[in-house]
Amino acid sequence: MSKDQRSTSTTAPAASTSTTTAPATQPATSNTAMLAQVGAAQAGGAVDGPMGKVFVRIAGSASAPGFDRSQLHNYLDKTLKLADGEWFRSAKLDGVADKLMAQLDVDKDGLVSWAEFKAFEAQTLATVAPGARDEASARTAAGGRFDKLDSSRDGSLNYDELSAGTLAELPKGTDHADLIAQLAARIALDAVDTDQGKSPVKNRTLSKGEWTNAAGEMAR
Ligand SMILES: [Ca+2]
Ligand SMILES: [Ca+2]
Repeated sequence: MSKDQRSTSTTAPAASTSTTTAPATQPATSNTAMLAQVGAAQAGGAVDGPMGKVFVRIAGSASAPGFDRSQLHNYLDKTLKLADGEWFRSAKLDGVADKLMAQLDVDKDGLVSWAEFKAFEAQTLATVAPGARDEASARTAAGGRFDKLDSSRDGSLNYDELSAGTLAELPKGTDHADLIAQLAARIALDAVDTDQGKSPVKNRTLSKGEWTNAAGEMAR
């Protein structure tokens, strides 16, 4: 087991003076202690790159200790317009918000901190630039991925191409696969696009430059 091989960060983590896993017997951490923890986690890495942009959009600022379920729900609803015009939209939004909180809020304090969101960034990078080890290889891998996803061969990725690409890679029989593919495509468009912020997320497109830059920034 070589945990360090998974690290994509170039900044060395602080010396491991503390354990990250709290014993199960420990009572709920006090707010002050939690805030101190969150502060320490954020001090460890700047809120930057495409996922940092998304974090700021959801949490309201880069210095926020994190975002809660209601902020996440608001982002899915108002910014991403997830499941726009679909039947049972409000149940879908609630379901996705709950699932994402359960997945992202690792320490279960009700907030997704930047440190926790970074784990999501690492997963995203693994999808966008499989096997990337540093900024340069992330750019190369992301370029290859871009060419695969760009089924119309027009040099840009649109919503349909991004969602179809995700859908094709989900294990057969995945629950709510359409919704997951839609979520992935909408987040990608919001995170990676740099020049169409005024357009609805679904209408934006990603150039190869935007795509490879984003992968490079995430791998930094
Ligand atoms: Ca948390
Ligand atoms: Ca295309």
